Amino acid sequence: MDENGLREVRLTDPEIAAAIAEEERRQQDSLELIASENLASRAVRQAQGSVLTNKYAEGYPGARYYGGCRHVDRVEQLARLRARQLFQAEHANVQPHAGAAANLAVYLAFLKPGDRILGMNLAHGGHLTHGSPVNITGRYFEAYSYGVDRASGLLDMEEVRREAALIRPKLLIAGATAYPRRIDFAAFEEIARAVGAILMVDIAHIAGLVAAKLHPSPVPHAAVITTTTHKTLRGPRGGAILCRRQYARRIDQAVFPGLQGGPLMHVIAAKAVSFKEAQQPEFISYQERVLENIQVLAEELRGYDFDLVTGGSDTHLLLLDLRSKDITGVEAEQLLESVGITANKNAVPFDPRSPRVTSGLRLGTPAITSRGMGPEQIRLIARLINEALACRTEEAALGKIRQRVCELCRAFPIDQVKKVPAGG
Ligand code: DSN
Repeated sequence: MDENGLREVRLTDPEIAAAIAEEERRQQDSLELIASENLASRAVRQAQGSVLTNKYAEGYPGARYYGGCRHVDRVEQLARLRARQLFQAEHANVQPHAGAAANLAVYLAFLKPGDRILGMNLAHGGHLTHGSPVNITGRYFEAYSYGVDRASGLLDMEEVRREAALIRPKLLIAGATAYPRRIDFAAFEEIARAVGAILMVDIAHIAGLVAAKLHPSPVPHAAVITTTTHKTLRGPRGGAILCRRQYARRIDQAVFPGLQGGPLMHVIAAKAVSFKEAQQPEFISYQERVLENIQVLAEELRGYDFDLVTGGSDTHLLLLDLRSKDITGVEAEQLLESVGITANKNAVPFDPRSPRVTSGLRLGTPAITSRGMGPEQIRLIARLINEALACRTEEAALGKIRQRVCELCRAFPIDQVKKVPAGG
């Protein structure tokens, strides 16, 4: 949103306009290292801000419960087609409002309350909706979890196999939010088959890498795949489900009428635009740079004696164990925010601290790479992170770091994201 885009909001609601403008300034003047965030293109944001928000379209293309759906039908058909093409999937549902809703729809499609599910432990890098006791998925289902190996920090496939054989879950869930390494979907498929479980893979974090074929795809291995559209995939905030043709009806019915009401057609239009962007060669080079940048960040931080969970990364994110730096995750998050670097505290596997404090920090390169930053800037960012932690009580030194962050941000405007060629 630029000045012009906010003109009407400013007239109608100056308080909200001011908050939006300040948030835009915050995004421009700080370095976004939250691994699950990105910068959607103007094209995506324009589609999301369009008149499609006015339209009710409960149902699916060609079978709606409202009149006047011919144009939004085209939008949803294109979104579904592009999602299928992008991931080589047999069926796509683009209506989930979020990743959590996509996951819930899968549970509704395949499970009854009390059924057993097995997913990655949230405290080891899983997700709330994979069976955490504080989430509906841990309360309505009999949820079990597997974790990573204490010494290596790597997913322990033998543990997954053992747990699955013991528990015999109806649904086996793969996917993570704070796991920096590749996930072996073929091994999950084999385990699911051996115990008669349905395999669901949540690729919310790595969807962009999978679309660019820079991370192995779960599509040949899993019955159903869920994702968000706003992380590495760089679309609007939302969710989607991919599945085999045989499950299409079941999934569609679970999303609507099972779980949701009217689809957000403006968001679906923005998803369609982002899927088109992701089909362009520029998107593959963007994802390659995301991976190159994370490698540079890992190497630099190792050089400053940071402890990286698993020793490094194969994806867009890193998990730092800060215990050797004598600072908690929450302190590091706040300290870095004070110098204009945004990241999030994160539990490390077997973390002795609570989730509100944590011993870790999760860092990702999707957003800074979208701004055009490369290895030179990443080296500077690693140095600034190290300096900020080293002089955490020295106001003057922190002020200088804040200044360097500002200068770097000014040289890389957030709105330079531009990827869609005409036609195609
Ligand atoms: N909140 C997301 C993340 O930051 O990874 C997961 O849903």
